Amino acid sequence: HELQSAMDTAIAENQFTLRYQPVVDITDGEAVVGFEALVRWSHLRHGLLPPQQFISIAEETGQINMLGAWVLSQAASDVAGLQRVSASPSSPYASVNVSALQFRDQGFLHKVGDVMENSGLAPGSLQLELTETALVTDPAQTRSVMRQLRDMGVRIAIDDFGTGFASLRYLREFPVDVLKIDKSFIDGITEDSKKLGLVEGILRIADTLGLQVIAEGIESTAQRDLLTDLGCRCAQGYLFARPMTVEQGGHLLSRNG
Ligand code: G
Ligand code: G
Ligand code: MN
Ligand code: NA
Repeated sequence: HELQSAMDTAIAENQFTLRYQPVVDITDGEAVVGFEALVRWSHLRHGLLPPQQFISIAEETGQINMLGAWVLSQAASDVAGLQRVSASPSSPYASVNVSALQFRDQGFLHKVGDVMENSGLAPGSLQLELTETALVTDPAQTRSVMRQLRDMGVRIAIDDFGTGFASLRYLREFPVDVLKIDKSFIDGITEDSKKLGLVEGILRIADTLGLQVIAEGIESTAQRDLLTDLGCRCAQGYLFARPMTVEQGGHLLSRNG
């Protein structure tokens, strides 16, 4: 595979780069509470490639483990730097996407432990985003890895919640901390009473199970106001901020604490 060898070179030559999308507290003046790391490949000929164009290939070839390890340590050290410039009393957390394969790799827990010890990230300020696919693939092993992560003070978020196949039972039995409501439920929420009802249902489930919620893909003030009224605390979306460089993240924090 042409892309496979290109990706090896890319890892060796530092062609991957991270952007950070802020997570904001919509009940508190849109204060930044965290940063989600989003990987891009700065390709010599093709420009800045989005993850859809290489993550699934990296999963097929197993390169996702190396790439994922790089993302984890880079995001942790970048956000540790942002925590040092943040004027807010609570440190913004780093949220890192982890693919199901990477989560089940032998070296993964060790890598996370290493990052927690050596990145300078404040304790309790690493969140890992898993999809429902990761939960259902090998539930027993997944639960065991999740428990060990929780013991290290790492939080687990379910990404794209509502689009996969995880049952509610998993939410109760697995050490999950956060649900990220998929953008597809937020799109049209101000016009579509069925979507509104589903989001109310997700908020109710989260409340019952003691989980935090992040609404994804907020693009309008009407969506934000509706979610605030429904009691949703945190959100992400172009309305607040697009994915940005770590330097831009630093400017954002020095502006609004
Ligand atoms: O940033 P963008 O909207 O293009 O991201 C598209 C998808 O790629 C999202 O589903 C996101 O979760 C995923 N993604 C972004 N960065 C990473 C990463 O570092 N690892 C994995 N496994 N997925 C990522
Ligand atoms: O699957 P995941 O939730 O990680 O996907 C995150 C992706 O969604 C990122 O690529 C990010 O660029 C994109 N994104 C974030 N906020 C918005 C938004 O408000 N509108 C749109 N269209 N995309 C968004
Ligand atoms: Mn994500
Ligand atoms: Na996400």
